[in-house]
This record gives sequence, structure tokens and C-alpha cells, in this order.
Amino acid sequence: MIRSFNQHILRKTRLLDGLWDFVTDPGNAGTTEEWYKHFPSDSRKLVVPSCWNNELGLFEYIGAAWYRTYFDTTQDTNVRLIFEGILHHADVYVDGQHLGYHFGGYTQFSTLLPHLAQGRHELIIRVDSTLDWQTLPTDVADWYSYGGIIRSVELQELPDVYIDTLKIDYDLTDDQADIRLQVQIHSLSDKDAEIAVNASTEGLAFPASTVQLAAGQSETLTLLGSLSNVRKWDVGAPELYTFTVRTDDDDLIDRTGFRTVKVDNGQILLNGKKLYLQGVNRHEEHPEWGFAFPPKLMLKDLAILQDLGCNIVRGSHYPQSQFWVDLLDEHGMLLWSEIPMWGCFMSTETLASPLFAERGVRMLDEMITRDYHHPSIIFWGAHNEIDTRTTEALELTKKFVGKIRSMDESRLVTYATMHPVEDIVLSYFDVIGINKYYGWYEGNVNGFRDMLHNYYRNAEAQGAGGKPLIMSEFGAAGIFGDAGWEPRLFSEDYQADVVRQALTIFREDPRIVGTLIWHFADIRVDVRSDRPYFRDRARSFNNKGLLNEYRKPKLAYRLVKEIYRSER
Ligand code: ADA
Repeated sequence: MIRSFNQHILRKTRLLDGLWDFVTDPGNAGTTEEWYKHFPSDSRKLVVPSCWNNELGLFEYIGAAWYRTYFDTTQDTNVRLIFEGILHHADVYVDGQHLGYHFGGYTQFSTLLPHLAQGRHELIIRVDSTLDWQTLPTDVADWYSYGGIIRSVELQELPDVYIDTLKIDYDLTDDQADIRLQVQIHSLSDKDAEIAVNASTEGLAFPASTVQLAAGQSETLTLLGSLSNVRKWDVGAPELYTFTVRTDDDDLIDRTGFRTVKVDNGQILLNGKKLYLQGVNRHEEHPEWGFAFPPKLMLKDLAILQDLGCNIVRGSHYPQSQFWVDLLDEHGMLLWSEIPMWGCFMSTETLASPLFAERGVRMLDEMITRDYHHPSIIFWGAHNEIDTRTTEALELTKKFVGKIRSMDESRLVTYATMHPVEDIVLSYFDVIGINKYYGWYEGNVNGFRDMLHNYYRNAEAQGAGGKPLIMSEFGAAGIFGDAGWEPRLFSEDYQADVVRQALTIFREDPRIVGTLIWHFADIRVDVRSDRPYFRDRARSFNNKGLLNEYRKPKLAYRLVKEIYRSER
């Protein structure tokens, strides 16, 4: 995968990125005509990773498409293919065999090909970007519904006994970390084996262990060790530790940082110190690349966030590239990570759908599994703007929050509500996020004062009064370059005014522990002539960015920079 460090030195890995054969399949003929066996000859080339909706003639294409590439193996070997992101449905075929199906465009999955013969192999993927009322996101969401293989595809050659997973947990007391590694070893061999496992990090070698592995089985090994004088990971002080696990012929390298995150007395404490969060929401999107956001631009987006004075970014509204999270780890920037559960127009039928819930739970699982070790992640977000006044939302919240807490007790669980005054799910979360757009969709900016007053009343009534509160979305649209003598709607001046007044209100309220402006940069939106949604989105963009889509700053950017860099 594209990471900011090597995950393997011994294990052979390579990216299959590059030019693939590509053909759209608007009538879904491919499955019946077995395109995985006879790929159509009229295909064109497309770069992987990319979104097809950035290509000529495919700007608005939503539906199925087929991709093909080849890979060679120089000996009989075990192959694992890892797909970091495919929007949204993916069927994987190798040499004409269906190997698996995955739903979920922003989470990673893999397929295993044990004992693959030496030679050339054909890899075909059927990708379908069609969404409906039971998908995450559903077919109505305020960002463009891109399709494609949006992140890298990696091929790994695995020995017969290989290191499958590594999980690093720790307890931090003062500057001592008591560390627990769980290493899962898997056998594809037809013989029993005894495998020596070594693990280390800077300043610590875990006691060497051996594991007895029956043919074809998995074993999980627990290794314990303590590290003193730990350098803690913190905002702006990104101390990281690299862990290496090795057997004779395989390895796995990962990285983490030691820090504690807690809620106490209405405040969020990082390493015991009170945090005030200043940030923005950011889609991983660009008009040329869609969601196939290139690493070079990630580095630039990060530099912009730092320039703006942010210490946090919300990964709205889905798990973002792992390279991005690596960069945040390395630069001491916090992240709110969430699944693509965008509920503004969601029906209660969707909230009550077992398939929808199951998909959400699986996405949470995939998000947390992939990103468990990143110290930058402070919050797991369960959902955004679902109708949290309803019992359907309450039941779903229980499932989602239960799932998150069962996998990770070291982080805080949050969500973004658009019904703060009537919300009935507050008590399930550690931190509450409120999305409100006074000055844009409703009333003027002073509306925030009444709303906050009424929210606090509701929170008290539900026994959630002491929970830290983040203003997780607020803002206004400003068309880049549209300035005037007075702040008209849609002008840069109007947007700057709304954001400035809102920040003034929020920064005076001691119960608010952070602000996340909507949005970092303008993003493409799914405005269709036959649907009622998002009709106010001029240019088919959500224009509430502090920057335009090409990352040019608007007036609001300069103003927020001044505010975020000043004392509260
Ligand atoms: C919501 C939503 C965002 C965006 C925003 C807006 O709060 O969570 O994704 O749609 O509103 O611009 O209206």
C-alpha cells in the first residue's frame, strides 16, 4: 500500500497500479455474458487508482464497469491481493474464478490465492457505483457519487506460514508503557510447523517466542513488554514508535504513538491536558482526481491545515486514505474518522433496515481494524445527521456504539447531530457534535445562542449535560471571487461574516471544546435535474469551502486563520 513507511522488508509486495483495461457496462450485460471470462475487446485504458467520473464522456456515469489487468508470479506462491478502496460494489475474479464480493467504497479488503501456479494471471474487477436506500452512503448524499478503483491495489507474496495481523495495545502510566502485542500467524501449509517469532520496537525487544502451528490453522500469540521514558505522541509533537514482527521468512511492520485520551469534567484531555480543538471538515476530493486523491496533494492539504492553525480535521464523511492518516500521525494533527453514514434525508425505513445496519457494522469493523494504531485518531464517528429523534436511530446507535466500544476502548466515540434540541441518543456518546447552519439555512447567526441554550437543557434532561460539545459543522457558501461592497448571500464577504460571528459565539462558551468549520475546500456535489436535492448548489459544488476546489483561499480562510491563531 502507499504508506509513509515500509510495512515489509522481507515479504515481497508490489502495487498493481497503472493502466488497466476498462469498459462500462450500463445494461449490466457483463455478468450474464461472462465478461470475466471473455473481457470485451472494445475496452479502453484507465489509470488505477482513479475515478471514472473525471474522464471525458463519463462525467455523470453511475453504474457498472469492468477493469482488467495481469500479474506474473515467478514461482508457485501464495498471493494476497489488497484493495484499499473501490467505489462501491466490487466483484473480484482471478483467472475466470469469482473470488469474492465487497461492498463499501472507503474501506480496505483483501482476497487470498493460496498456492497459485507460476505464470501470468488475469485479474478482473467488476465495479458498480450504484447506490440505493440501503447502502452507505445512500443514493442521496451531499458529495459526488464517484465510481472506480480509487485507491491502490497491492499484491503480496506470502510464505506458507505468514504473519496475518498485528494488534498493539498499551497502558500508559506516567512515562511507562505496558505493551501487549497480539500476533496472528496463519498456515497455508499441509504440514505442522514450529515458528519462531521475534518482535521489537525502539528500546524494547519482546521475549522471543515459538508457536506450534497445525497445518492450515491460525494461532494468536501474545507478547508482553514494558517501555520506560516513553516519548508521548501529542498535538504538534508527533513521537512515533515502529514495531517489527519477524519470523524466518516473513515480517510485518507497523507504527503507533503513545498517548492517553479521556473525558473529564466536560473537557477532553490528551495526555492529561485540556484540549481545545480547532479544525475543519475535509472531504478527500479534488475536481481532477475525485476521491483518488494523490499523495502529493495530501501533503499540500496538510500544509494548508497547519497554516490555518488547525489541530484537528474531520474526515468527513468516510474513512480516508491510509497515507493521509500516516501524514497526520507524523505531523501531530488529530483526526475524527467516521463511516459514510450521511443521514440528512434518510428515511426511518433505512435506519431500520437490517442490511443497512449490517453494512454499517462491517464498515466500522473495517475502519477500526485498519486504523487502530494511528495515534492521530481521537474520535470514531458513528453517524452524521441521522434523525436522532427516532427510536430507529436509537436502536442503530446502540448497535454502532456497541460495536465501536467492543473493538476500541482507547478512543472517544462521537457523532454529529442536526437535532440537538430533541435528540434522544446523547447519552450513548463520549462527545457530542452539533451541525447547525444559522446564517445559512435558518435565521441569522444569533440563532446559535438559543439553539445552544435549548441543547444544554435537552442534554441535562437526558443526563448528558456534562459531555464535551464540539460544533462539528457550521458555515455558509461563498463563491470564490465573488466580492462586493456589502455581504450578499453567496459572496466571499457573506461567508466570512457568518463564520466569524459563529466562531465568536462558540469561543465564548466554555462548554464548547472545539469547532470544525464546514468546509475545508469546495467539493463537487451530485445535483441531478430529476431530483429535488441540493438545488442551491451553484456550479454543482458545495461552495462552503474556506478554499475553492483548487485550494485557492477565500476571504473566510484568511479570517479563520487570524482567529485560529489568536488566543481564546
Ligand atoms: C450537512 C452535512 C454536510 C453538508 C452540509 C451542507 O451538515 O453533514 O455533508 O451537506 O450539511 O453544506 O449543507
